[in-house]
Amino acid sequence: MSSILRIALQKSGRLSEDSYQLFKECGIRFDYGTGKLKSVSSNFPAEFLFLRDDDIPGYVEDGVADLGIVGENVAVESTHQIETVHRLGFSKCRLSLAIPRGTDWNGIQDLNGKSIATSYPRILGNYLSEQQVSAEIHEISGSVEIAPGIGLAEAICDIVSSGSTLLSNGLKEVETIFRSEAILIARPTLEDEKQSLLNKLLFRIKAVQAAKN
Ligand code: PRT
Ligand code: ZN
Repeated sequence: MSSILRIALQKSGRLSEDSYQLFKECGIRFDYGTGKLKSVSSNFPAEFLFLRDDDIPGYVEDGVADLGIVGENVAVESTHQIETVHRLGFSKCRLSLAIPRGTDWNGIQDLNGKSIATSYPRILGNYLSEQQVSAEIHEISGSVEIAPGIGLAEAICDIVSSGSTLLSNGLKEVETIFRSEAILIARPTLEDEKQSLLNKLLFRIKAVQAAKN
């Protein structure tokens, strides 16, 4: 049986449109947005799976999918064995520390002994230990920006794009700890046939990117 690449994409969210657009520009056709969980391409040996972004690294590690597109923030935070194959340049954002607007800021050492709410405990933990700051990390899964207002934490570490969410919650960005964009991830060892399909796909992706620069 000839091989087919299984590619996991975010079903609906900030990565979805640009992910679908990328394959379209590569000349790879498939149906999406029909509510189906998967779709086989009509002109490239690929099957697309539509999932929540957080589940993609695990599915790629388990071999349910061969490739996936996720934010680098999600890939780096996850503990799954996956490899970054290529940087895609869209869904750019940053992971930043923020504190209530009225609070003084003299540098990262100000966070010593403080509590910080985040959905990114690993990235934040590594950053704090590099900076030799000892703070308590409160892991929460959503609406991190409300944590200081309800007395849960003195600072937050969250994804920022335009900055308007911080602004409307009375917070100010004080330090960027990680810069992210969408990346193509893969299982560390793909079978030969799948690897050669991946090489074909990468060739097209690079041509699309080169035409834009
Ligand atoms: O449903 P599913 O689990 O698949 O999606 P999700 O809600 O977990 O993720 P989604 O679609 O919000 O984001 C997917 C990826 O897009 C993230 O992992 C990032 O890599 C990237 N990305 C780019 C962002 C943003 N920009 C962004 N602004 N992810 C989240 N945000 C959120 C942020 O958490 C904060 O609440 O938007 C708010 C800040 O935005 P600004 O513009 O007000 O600063
Ligand atoms: Zn998610």
